[in-house]
Amino acid sequence: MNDTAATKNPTLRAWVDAMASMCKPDRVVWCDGSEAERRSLLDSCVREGTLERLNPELRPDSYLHRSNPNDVARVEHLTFICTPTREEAGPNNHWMAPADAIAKLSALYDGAMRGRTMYVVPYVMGPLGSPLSKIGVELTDSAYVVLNMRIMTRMGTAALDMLGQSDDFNRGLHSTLDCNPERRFICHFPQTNTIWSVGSGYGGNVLLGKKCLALRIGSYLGRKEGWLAEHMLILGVESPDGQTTYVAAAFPSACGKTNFAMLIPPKRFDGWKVWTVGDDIAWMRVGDDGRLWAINPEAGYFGVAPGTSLQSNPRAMQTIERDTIFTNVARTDEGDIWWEGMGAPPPHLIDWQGRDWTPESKEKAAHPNARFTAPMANNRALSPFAEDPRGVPISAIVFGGRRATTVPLIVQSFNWTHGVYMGATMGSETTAAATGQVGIVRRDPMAMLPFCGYDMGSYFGHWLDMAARIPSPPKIFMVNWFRKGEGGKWLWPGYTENMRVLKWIIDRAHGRISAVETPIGWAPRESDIDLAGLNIEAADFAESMRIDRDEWKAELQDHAGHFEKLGAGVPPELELQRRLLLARVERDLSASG
Ligand code: OXD
Ligand code: MN
Repeated sequence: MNDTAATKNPTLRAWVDAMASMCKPDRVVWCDGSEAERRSLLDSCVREGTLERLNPELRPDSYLHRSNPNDVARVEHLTFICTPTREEAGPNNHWMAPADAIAKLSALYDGAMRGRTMYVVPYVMGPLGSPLSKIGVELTDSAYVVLNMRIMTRMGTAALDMLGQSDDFNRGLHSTLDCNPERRFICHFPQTNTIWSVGSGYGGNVLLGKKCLALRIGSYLGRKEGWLAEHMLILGVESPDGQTTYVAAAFPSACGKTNFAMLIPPKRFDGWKVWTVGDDIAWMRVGDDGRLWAINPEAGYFGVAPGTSLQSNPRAMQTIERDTIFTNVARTDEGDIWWEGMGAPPPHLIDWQGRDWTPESKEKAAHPNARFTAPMANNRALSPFAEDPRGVPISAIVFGGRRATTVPLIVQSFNWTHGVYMGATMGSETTAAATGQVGIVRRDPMAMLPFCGYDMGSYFGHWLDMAARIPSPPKIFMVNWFRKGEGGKWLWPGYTENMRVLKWIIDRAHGRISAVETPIGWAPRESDIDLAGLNIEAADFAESMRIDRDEWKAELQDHAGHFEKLGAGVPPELELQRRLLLARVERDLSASG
């Protein structure tokens, strides 16, 4: 930890001093990102009991953290966009006037770090030296946050070096306070590139580089500066002849985004490889060659642990074999970790709240939102271009959701505007287990509903405007792995077999294969999707691709209500698209019988 690099930047120094005089920490420590610093933070966290060291033979260099049970997830109702006007934040965000937010939170920050250390955490989102990257500095009183930021970002002296004398950095301030939900606020000030977070110690609320900077502030900066900050994974598909095609994909939560980013192709695709560039966030800008180039701003994975297993995601399981911080998972008697969906439970565990647990226990051993924080360098399928400052050229953008009905397995948009429409209207159905009401579609445009830092209608407008900036735009697709047939059976096997759909997407993106025109987009013929070796009946595949007139009329009607809720900012082009689609559905599809 050193103090010298920062003193060279007077703006940064002045801001740190100002925040320190408000929060009144006992000491201010500038983090350099070194291994020695990491070791010393880990040791002190273990001493204080914030972290528990796992058995180094089973889980080398890995730790367990148990959060306050009242603090286990992002808090959307306490997350605010503080723009000068409410209209700028839009109906999709909670809004607080900037002056009110500053007054309210300053009172909470006043003396909040007494007896504590304020860590100064300089970090880069994106590869070091990339013109697509952004710099942030997070001030935090949590060593757990520092250790997580060290995995999730390029943190320390390298970030200060990249910043130099510039005053262009995100100013993030975080204090855990007493972790009281009554005093918990996550406030974003896009105009001043500032984030203030208080009262939480949980990842999404406090690792300020991730959702707060990379998405909420990032989306605002993206519109201002002409690029896109998206809630998308990025993967590269390498064919046996060595050509790699990059795809970015947005899915709402619980739709298998990390699994898709780490897909291992099935046997039928011998010689094919899928490389992970990112599993959650993509920043995309037009390159000199007119294509859209993407970076993953993150350096690690903050993944949901329950449900992750050698079956569902072997690459993730390899990634977390070591060097990982686990939050709110269960611990085995041998000092390893366990969660629901990993396999058969051992006879005894310590649950996420530190209590004894046996398979007879009524409660879950791991919290359903338990997480792993692991360096992306541990992923054996990490793309060799994940650190490339230029990023990777995106040939296809995929939007998807969890829909038991209506939405076919795969269709391609007619053009960019229609593709934006697909993203703007995407959604997922609630399951009986979650809500007791099946089939309620929650629209989550581009999977950005909780993460768009300004009015969603203007965000759609920005997407439409990007068309004029991208001479060679990616093709846009809509997928649905989750369609069900009679008796509720899945029509498509999903997981590794999604490679078959990915192959069609790539062939279309390169203009190598023709398609049939349907009222809602270009679709493959059955013979265009390689089904060899798959135990799927022709009728089931046909059903997975069926476009039903009544379902689509209802769907398009629902889109109208969705746009209405998003207010006057929704561009008229999207309503026009909706009417065009409706006209074609009514004219071209026969009534279902
Ligand atoms: C995440 C999320 O944690 O989308 O990535 O909630
Ligand atoms: Mn996410």
